[in-house]
Amino acid sequence: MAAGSARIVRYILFAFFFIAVLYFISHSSYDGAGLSPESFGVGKGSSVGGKGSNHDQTSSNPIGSSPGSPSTSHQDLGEAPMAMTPADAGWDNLLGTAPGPRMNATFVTLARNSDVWEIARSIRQVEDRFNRRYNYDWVFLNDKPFDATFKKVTSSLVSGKTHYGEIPKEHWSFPEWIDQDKAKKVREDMAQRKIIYGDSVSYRHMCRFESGFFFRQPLMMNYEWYWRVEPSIELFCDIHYDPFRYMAENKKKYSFVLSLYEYVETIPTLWDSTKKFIKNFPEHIAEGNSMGFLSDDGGESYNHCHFWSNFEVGNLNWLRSKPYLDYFESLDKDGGFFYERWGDAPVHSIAAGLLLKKEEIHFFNDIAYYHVPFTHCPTGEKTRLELGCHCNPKDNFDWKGYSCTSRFFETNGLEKPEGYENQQD
Ligand SMILES: Nc1nc2c(ncn2[C@@H]2O[C@H](COP(=O)(O)OP(=O)(O)OP(=O)(O)O)[C@@H](O)[C@H]2O)c(=O)[nH]1
Ligand SMILES: [Mg+2]
Repeated sequence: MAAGSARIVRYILFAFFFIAVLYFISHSSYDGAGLSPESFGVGKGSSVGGKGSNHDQTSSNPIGSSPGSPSTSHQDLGEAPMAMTPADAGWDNLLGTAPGPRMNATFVTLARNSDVWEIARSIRQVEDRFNRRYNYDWVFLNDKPFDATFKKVTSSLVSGKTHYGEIPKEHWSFPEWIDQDKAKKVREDMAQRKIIYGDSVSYRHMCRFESGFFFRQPLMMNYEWYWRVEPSIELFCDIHYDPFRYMAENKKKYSFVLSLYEYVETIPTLWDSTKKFIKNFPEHIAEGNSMGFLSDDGGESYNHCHFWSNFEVGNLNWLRSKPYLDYFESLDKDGGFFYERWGDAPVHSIAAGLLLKKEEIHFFNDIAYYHVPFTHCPTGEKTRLELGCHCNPKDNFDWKGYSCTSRFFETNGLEKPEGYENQQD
């Protein structure tokens, strides 16, 4: 009898224990949590940056958090040299955490809540081809508050920490010196002429924000390097090394994968404003700059070449420097973000071309990329096979007539990759 009740007590205790374990599991898991960076020994968390504030609030905590600022989120992974070619030690090791130091860097995405599934696709590719081994953070910015679905889906896909910031009104509105009637007439006229996004106010706010404000959002102030990612992009090849570290070690400040000619109807007076800036701030123009990439007549006129800014890996301190800010402020005062439809791509590109030395701009041949409608697929079969690429080399835009990449190689005295001649049309 005594043995029978002891057994019952044991059963009850066991049942309690079982229920407690079930309760614990169901309350500590997070819908859709995917990669666990803890298994690599790297922390992960999620925070929301308040409007105009530098305050990180922990909003959700998918798989356990590691407190502290984004810049302190990575443990010391040693000083291992980067494997840049198949001949280098460690090249074939694409499993587990990549050794070597981490840069103070983040991915950054501007998006609307409705972009969630398109950005999910982009994140998945960035993680699979690169970040699952590096666990860099990701900052999301929006002119409206991010909703729970956006945060839940994106934080489950990113292997580093995620941060969500709301853009303050003054960075996403008409400055007081803009004549609203004049701006409205321009939009109506561009709509009639069927200029893409010509009638859109939000597109203009987006271009102005990307030109002058993303890098000084409170959440971005924690970092030195950024990699911009847009919805619905594709990455076609494995990235075997850390592009942030490559930039830092090789003294690069700005980079691109695709370049092309800007639609001239959107920037008729951008070069006039640029020339005014050059005249007012000659001290900001770098010696050994890339004027040859931007102009065919020594700076008199703009040839419309620009780097496509939906992909960028760059240095935030450069964008926050006086030369860049003076350039942006000078353009902003001239009003072309609203009286025309200046894009952030020509603005960043002209700034990089004039304010940086030409060696500070890097072309990543080995980062294969697609944003509708253009593809950068690395030139050279050997490279594509080594990197496990799945892009069709015929789609590569680099050497086609409407690309400016050939010009970049020529102005920088770089040798074009083997096989480029076969991809010119
Ligand atoms: N929060 C927010 N993000 C926006 C808005 N408009 C555009 N974006 C984001 O800004 C970036 C650029 O916008 P896109 O619409 O992709 O512009 P685009 O690349 O010139 O044109 P597409 O060919 O449509 O991709 C993307 O990351 C968008 O998600 C907006 O009104 N609000
Ligand atoms: Mg886009």
